[in-house]
Amino acid sequence: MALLEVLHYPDPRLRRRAKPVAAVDATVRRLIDDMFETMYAAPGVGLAAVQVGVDRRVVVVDVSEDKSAPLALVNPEILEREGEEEMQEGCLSVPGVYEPVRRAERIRYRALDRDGAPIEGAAEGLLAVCIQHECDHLEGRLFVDYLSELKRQRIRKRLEKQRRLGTEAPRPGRREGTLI
Ligand code: GNR
Ligand code: NI
Repeated sequence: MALLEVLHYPDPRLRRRAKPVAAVDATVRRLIDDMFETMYAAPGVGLAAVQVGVDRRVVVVDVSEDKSAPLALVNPEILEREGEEEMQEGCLSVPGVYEPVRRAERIRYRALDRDGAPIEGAAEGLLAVCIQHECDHLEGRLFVDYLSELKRQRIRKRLEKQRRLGTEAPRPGRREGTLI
């Protein structure tokens, strides 16, 4: 198992459309295992392969509080969307930013599991939001795309500055723009 590096917005690799997985082989299973380890360590409730620089249609999700509901989805498809809700979203590729996004409240999805077996399921609440958020990543879409141009520009500038300064997030006792 290995921790993978998570790309940050506005890295252009986050904008690629991920390619379908032809066969769920040992390489894909290792990627899934490494993605779970990376997601749990972050910590996050979901992660798409695109975020770790792999442009394949693979996502992992676990919205439980005790790592008890791992869900690996290969070539996921959303079959049905129903209702609407607004939820505060964050993204490991857009650190420190939390903004409300409107999405479908309930979905039905189809995918292959870690063994390559077809699965179908229904989801609501945070799980439904998370699966939609991850499927967006596979299309090169980020949750900031649902925000206003002005907000997105501010977020991009802030993250570009953090990258230049080599700081991931402002820490207490360390003001932005200072190098102490
Ligand atoms: O950890 C995450 N939390 C989250 C909260 C609300 C809506 C979506 C998410 S997904 C995010 C992890 C991530 O970036 N997945 O791509
Ligand atoms: Ni994300």
